[in-house]
Amino acid sequence: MTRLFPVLGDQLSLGLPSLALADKTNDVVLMMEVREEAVTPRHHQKKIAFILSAMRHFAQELRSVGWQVEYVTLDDPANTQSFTGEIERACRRHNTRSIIATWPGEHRVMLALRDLGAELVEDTRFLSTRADFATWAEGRKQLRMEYFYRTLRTRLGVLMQGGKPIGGQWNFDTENRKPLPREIEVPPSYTEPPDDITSQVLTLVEREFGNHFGDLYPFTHAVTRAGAQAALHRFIADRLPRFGDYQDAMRQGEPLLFHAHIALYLNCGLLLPGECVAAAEAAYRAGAVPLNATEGFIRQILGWREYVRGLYWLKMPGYATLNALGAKRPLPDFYWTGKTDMNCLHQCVQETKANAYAHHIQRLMVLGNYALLAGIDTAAVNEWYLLVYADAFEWVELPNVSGMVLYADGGLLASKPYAAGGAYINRMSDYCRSCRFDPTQKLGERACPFNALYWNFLVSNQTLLKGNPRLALAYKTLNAMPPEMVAALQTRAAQFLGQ
Ligand code: DLZ
Ligand code: SF4
Repeated sequence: MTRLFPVLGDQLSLGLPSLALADKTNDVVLMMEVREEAVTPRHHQKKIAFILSAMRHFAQELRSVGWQVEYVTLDDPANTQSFTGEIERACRRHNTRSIIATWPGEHRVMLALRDLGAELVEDTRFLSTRADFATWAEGRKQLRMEYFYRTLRTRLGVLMQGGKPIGGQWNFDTENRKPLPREIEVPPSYTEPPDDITSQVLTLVEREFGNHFGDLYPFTHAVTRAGAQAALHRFIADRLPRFGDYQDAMRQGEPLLFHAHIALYLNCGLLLPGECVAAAEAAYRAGAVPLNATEGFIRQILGWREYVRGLYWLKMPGYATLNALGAKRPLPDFYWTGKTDMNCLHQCVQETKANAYAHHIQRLMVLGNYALLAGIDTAAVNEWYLLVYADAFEWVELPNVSGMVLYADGGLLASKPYAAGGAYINRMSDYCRSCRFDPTQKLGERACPFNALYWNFLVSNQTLLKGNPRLALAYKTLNAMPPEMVAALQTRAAQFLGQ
């Protein structure tokens, strides 16, 4: 009997574990372009184009190594436009009920596959398993990434010497917070012109999803494994040496800075985490990259990425509904339009719109900081992040947003909320120079709104947060303020939020 092997848009790896169980002569690989995945939520146009083009290229690659691939295009008149509908249709075509798939990246899809009776195999494209994480988490009150990271580094022998971390410490983050001096130039980014397949996809996306958020053009992403590997190696050579020093910095008009911009390739399967870690470690051992940069980059992949995946699967489905701070204000329009006088937000939304990308600090300390301080509805913020970023799939987006950005899990993931006033953004960027607000003022017409919002946030969430040792200094400062000052800051925040 023919067996069906569905391969989803974020499973584009020749070494996919389900395929290891398949037989090229008798079994069928099913790939499906479906409207449901593009419109719930309504993803960024560039993200849809990237995934569909990468899927079409991957189908070609599968065929070239002998797989029988059935590929359903979005505009196929028979397409039912959902994973469930397409898998059922394929089952009928082949008169089979045997479906084998790799564990998907979203709880909803996992349930749908299970409902279809699919056998799900563990996704071995990660450096740890869901079970590893569950074992590590057992009995721990707080699940800090740092300790999981150390366990994995030791187990995998990454940046280790004689059983100890190279350099004598696990983490060099304190060296990774430098503002970017004006004279430092950013290397040009890796780009590829669209080929015929991508051009056809761009036309399709423009026609079908042209009213979604985001700019479709210019489209310069790699869409194959070879292209993604070239992008990785360009990063290692050109940007990684300075990634550590400037990973928290922001500069107007420079969306990539020294960041890798490979998460979209990793998260859809065109790159594997092990090869990224190995390439960075090799560059360090060859003396081409300093330790703080290498460790910082490796921690994102071997530490953070593995950790959030483990947390997601351990805590779902409940994690998606957590809202510890009771945030419920609607998402402001400027998250879509970019129209706000707050220059940092304006710049970060514009870059998100243009590139389906913003780097970690823009996501956390500008866009996320506002959502946290203003108490924006947790579900709305999660939906926004999931749809605007090309690298966002729920397993990675949800813990980052609910846990790290919004503190919606009450501190399970983060040891404190990442709340900041204008001074932080001013220190780490040049955004304030061309803003109508002044980051040094707390009150008055020109005062940076982040300042009043920051103090208002601490006042409003005192019950939950004042015992947090990492906020002790902030609460000490707040308590030393004259009550009239606190009241004035609260009024200013309320005015700003339109209450
Ligand atoms: C995000 C996305 C989009 C926009 N379109 C498709 C698609 O047409 N076909 C497909 O297989 N996958 C797509 N994806 C990625 C899926 O949403 C993703 O595989 C699931 O959410 C599981 O992580
Ligand atoms: Fe952002 Fe405030 Fe700086 Fe303006 S002054 S760019 S609002 S931090």
